[in-house]
Amino acid sequence: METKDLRISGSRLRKSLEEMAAIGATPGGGVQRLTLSDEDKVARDLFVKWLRELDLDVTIDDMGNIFGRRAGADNRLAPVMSGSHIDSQPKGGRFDGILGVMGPLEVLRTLHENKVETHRPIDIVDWTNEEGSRFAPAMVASGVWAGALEKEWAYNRTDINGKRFEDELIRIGYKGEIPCRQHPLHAYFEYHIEQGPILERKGKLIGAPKGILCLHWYDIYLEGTANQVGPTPMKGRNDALCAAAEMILKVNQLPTKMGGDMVATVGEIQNYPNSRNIIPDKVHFTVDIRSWDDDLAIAAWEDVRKAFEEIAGQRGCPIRIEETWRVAHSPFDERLVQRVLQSAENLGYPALHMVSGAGHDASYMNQITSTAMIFVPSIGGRSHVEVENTTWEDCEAGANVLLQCMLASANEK
Ligand code: HGY
Ligand code: MN
Ligand code: MN
Repeated sequence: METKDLRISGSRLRKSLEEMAAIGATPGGGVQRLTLSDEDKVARDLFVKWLRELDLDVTIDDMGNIFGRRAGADNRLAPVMSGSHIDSQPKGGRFDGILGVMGPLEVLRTLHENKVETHRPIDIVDWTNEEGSRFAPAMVASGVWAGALEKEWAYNRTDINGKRFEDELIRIGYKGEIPCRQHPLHAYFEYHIEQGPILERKGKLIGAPKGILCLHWYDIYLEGTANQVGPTPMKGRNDALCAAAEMILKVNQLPTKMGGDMVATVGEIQNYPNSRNIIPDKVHFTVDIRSWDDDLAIAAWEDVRKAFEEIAGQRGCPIRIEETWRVAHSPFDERLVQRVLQSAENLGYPALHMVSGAGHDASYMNQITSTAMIFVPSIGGRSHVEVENTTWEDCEAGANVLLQCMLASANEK
């Protein structure tokens, strides 16, 4: 059979996704598979088992990234890589990340059963801790692999219970021997749900992002004076939660104030002692600013940081700011983006050139090789929620586009 007529098995892809969705399944129909958790371990073990069934050369590096290598006709050549992440948000969906690991797995299963030899080798990967929810920041393991983040810094990141990244990696048995370090790649494709409403609104089946917005993350710590809420007069209070409340609204107003395509969000907050009859004296909250224009995002941060310091001064609540993480916006290789659009068209799937507001490991892979992504619609534009959903037919269609893109790149001399 001509490789252009090759198709993946939609039912086998569905079965793999359903088996993975059962690992960490939540009552609301989503998943909780926090990075380096017991659930993450179970899913990793299953993924490794599936890789070995395809006689792939399986390696695990010392950031826990899992790689499967399929030999090509000339293994001296740089491979084509495709992958994403198995970890999820605390109450995440059944498709975010895992579709981008099961998709290339289904491509390799299809090549294996049809005895298709590609000129170049092919790598599949599961990147550790893409979400950055348990251990900030996001995409930390692809960042170390790409040489953009320091491994020791990543190892010492702690979760809300003070558990260290490295200790958890060892605990689940996925701190591999191989150093987490990039090797040459010919191309990188990441298959992912859109996580937004555009494809559905425009009636398109395949999204071909021109790239990913920049992601800038900050952590804000406020000190107040705890006291009994009854006898303490309102005047002269140092209420850390009220200071935080004023600051959070400033973040929400930033995109209107700065213009452009910016989004700015406070998604996480801890308030101490968090008792209804004690004035709060410690608050931590996070800031997430994204834009295609990195300079605009930085100008927005400088603006809101000044406002934070003013509010902290007015309320007598000392502030500590951590500039936790920044990854630049990543414009993909337009030649490869056109390959996604062309493959979709050849398969009869309506496609759309767009932008990704969600961060992906592709942000870091784009710093070292030609990179492109393939999106399929998120029903109702919902993601990072238990109701996250994509039709099985769309999952199949996106995987067929991935198959054709990987074949085209893996057969380039
Ligand atoms: O933050 C993101 O967009 C991704 O889920 N890490
Ligand atoms: Mn994701
Ligand atoms: Mn995500």
